[in-house]
Amino acid sequence: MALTLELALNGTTLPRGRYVGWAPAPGRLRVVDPDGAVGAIAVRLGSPVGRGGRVVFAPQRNAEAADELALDLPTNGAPVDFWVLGRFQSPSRSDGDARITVLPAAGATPLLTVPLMVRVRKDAQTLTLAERNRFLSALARLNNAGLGAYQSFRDMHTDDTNDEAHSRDAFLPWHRAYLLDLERELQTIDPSVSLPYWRFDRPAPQVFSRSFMGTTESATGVVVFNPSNPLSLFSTDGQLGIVRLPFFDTRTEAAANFNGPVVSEQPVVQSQLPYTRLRPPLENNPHGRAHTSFTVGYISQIGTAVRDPLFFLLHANVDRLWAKWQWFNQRFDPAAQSSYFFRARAGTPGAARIGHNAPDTMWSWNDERTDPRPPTAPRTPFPDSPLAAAPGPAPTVGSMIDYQGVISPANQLGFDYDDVPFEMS
Ligand SMILES: [Cu+2]
Repeated sequence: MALTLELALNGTTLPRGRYVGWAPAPGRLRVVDPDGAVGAIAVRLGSPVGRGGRVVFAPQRNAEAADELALDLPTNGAPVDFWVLGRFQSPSRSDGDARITVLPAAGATPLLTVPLMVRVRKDAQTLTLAERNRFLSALARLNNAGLGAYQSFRDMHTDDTNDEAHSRDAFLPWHRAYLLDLERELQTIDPSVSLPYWRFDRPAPQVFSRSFMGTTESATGVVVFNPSNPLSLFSTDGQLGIVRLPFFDTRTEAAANFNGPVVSEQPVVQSQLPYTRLRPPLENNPHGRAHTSFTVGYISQIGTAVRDPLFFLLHANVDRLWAKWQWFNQRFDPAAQSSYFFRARAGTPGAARIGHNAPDTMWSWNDERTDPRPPTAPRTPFPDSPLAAAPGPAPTVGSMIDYQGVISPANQLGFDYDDVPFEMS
C-alpha cells in the first residue's frame, strides 16, 4: 500500500496524450489509493529544469500560468482539473524530455512523475541532428519510395485543383489544413515529429545540405542526397528523385528570384490590414517568390510543387507568418472581417467561390466530387488527433482560423510555432 495518484493529459492517462504546445492542454489528477489518508492531500505540480522541454500550469484555462500550481486532492478519488502549457521558448528536443512532477506540500520527493513532450514546429535551420533525422525518417516512410500516402498529398495539389487552394481567400486556411493533415500522418508514424519550417527570408545552409533537404550540384537541378539520407529514395508519380535548381546561393543567401529577395517577415507580421488585403500580397511575395526562387524544378510550379517535399517546409513558413500576424494583431475570430472574409454560404448573393467562404467545407477532405469541385477526393476524411477534437473529418475554412483556441477552446488544432506564443485577448 502506498499513496497512488493518476494523471491524465488531453483526456487520457495513456502516453499518446503526453504532448503539449503553447496553448493550454487539459490535465486531471486524482487519488487512486489514499493509503489511509482522509479528507484532502495538498500537492504541488512542477516541471523541473532539465535539458529538454518545460511546462507551466494554470488552474483555469484563461488564468495566468506559473511554474508551480498547488492543488488539494480529495482522498475519495474525485478528480481535480488544471491546465498544462509548454513554457514559451522551452520546447522539447526529444519525446518525453519534459516532466510533470507532483510533489507533496512539503518535501522534494515526487509522489508522481509523468514524462511529456513540448512539441512545436521549429525553424528547420535550428533542428538538432536527431530532430532532423526523425523528421526525414517519418517523411520517407510516408512516401515509402513512392508507394505510400504521400502520393495522395501530391494528387490533391495539381493544376486541376488550383481553384480550391490558390488566388482566393482560402489560400491560407486550405494550406493550413493541408500541412496539419501531413503533420498528423507523420505523427502517426512518429509522435515526436513536428513539421519544420524553412525561413526563406534568411540563409538556410543546413536545410540545403545533402543530409537534410538535399543540394543541387548541376544545371539539371537533380537534387543530391547522402546515401544515408532517408529521402534518397523519395519518389512521386512513379519517378525517383527531386528536381530543384535555385536562383539564389543556398549556402549564403535568403530566397530570391529575378525580381529580388523575398520580403522579410516583419512587414508581413506587423501589417494591420484586414485579412482580405493581407492575403494577396502574402500569396504573391513572400509565398510565390519563394516558390519561384527555383528557376527549374518541381517546386516552382503549382502543378508539380508537392513532388518536392521542401514544399511543406516552405508552406509551414507561410503558415507561420499568418499565425504570427494573427497573434500580433489578435485576429482569431472567424466571424470578424479583420480575421477572415466572412461571407454567407456559397450560393447566396455576394458569396465567394465555394470552398472560400468561412462556413464552406474544404476539398478534398469533404468527399465532394461534383462540379465545381474536382472529380476525385484523395484525402477524405481529415485525420483525427489524440490531442484535439478539431477540425473534424470535413474541416471548414473557418475552422482553421482560431488554431490555438484563443476565442473558443474547442477550435484548438494541436500545433504551434516555436516563435508564436499563445496569448488570450
Ligand atoms: Cu499550394
